[in-house]
Amino acid sequence: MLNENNWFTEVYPKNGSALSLEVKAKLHEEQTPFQHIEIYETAWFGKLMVIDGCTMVSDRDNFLYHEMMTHPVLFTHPNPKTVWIIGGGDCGSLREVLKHPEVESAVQIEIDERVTRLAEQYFPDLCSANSDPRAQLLFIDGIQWVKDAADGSVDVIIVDSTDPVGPAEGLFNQAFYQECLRCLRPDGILVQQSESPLFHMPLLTAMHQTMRNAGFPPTRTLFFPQFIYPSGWWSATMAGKGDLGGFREDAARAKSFSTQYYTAEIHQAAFVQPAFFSDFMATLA
Ligand code: AG3
Repeated sequence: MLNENNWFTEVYPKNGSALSLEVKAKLHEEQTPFQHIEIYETAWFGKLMVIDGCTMVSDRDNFLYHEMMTHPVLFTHPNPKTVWIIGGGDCGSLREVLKHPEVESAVQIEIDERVTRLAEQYFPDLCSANSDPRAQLLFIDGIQWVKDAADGSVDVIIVDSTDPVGPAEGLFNQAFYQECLRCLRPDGILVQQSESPLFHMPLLTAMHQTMRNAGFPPTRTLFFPQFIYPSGWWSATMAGKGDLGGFREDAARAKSFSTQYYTAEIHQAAFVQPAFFSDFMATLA
């Protein structure tokens, strides 16, 4: 929503709050078969993509989200060779995944091709790895992809989705997690964006419980700032087919690529839990 002074606002009615960004121009707007997409040029955050009224990506701060959705899981897994990204149509997660030389294949499974086409046009930096020979971009339903995939066929699944309403709703239930568990190899890890620990604890608690009910023994949440998302504080939750305690710390310290937020220290710090979160985790079976 744009007001008369050209500020874009996303209102969080359940949380009695809102986020506003000053806009210089609306660059694009369309209704796809799946959702409503808007692209803005903002005053300070660079370009901004909005889907169904919700902020998705800004030039200024997407590095936080994309680095924390990818590097912690890839440096936790002992040997990640194959990666699926479910959603992630702006290609920012794909770009981070392909920074890892040990990754041999990364498949992005995005339901809405328009998200990727608009990202190529308005967020070319995020799409800079799309022509990497290890990358494959599919425009199909991620839920169906996982259902159809063979047992033990992937090392890491990254669920980089919108909020759990609309097309993404089916990515947050037990049936989907069971299929992911089946598709993962023995050391495999699933990581999913898990909303705000301040605003969305019911979702986070349900996610841990549902992942465990689906048969994932360990689950763990990591925390990071993300200014343009509700409350400015965001999370990702991992579920492991095996252990989640591993951290290839030497590899993270010696990484051959640059990052703006992720470091070995950030990796460890991101898993440190606020007291209210530890209290909740202690209640899990
Ligand atoms: N995925 C998480 C977006 C959630 C934002 N929610 C909101 N603004 N209400 C972003 C996709 C980036 N690749």
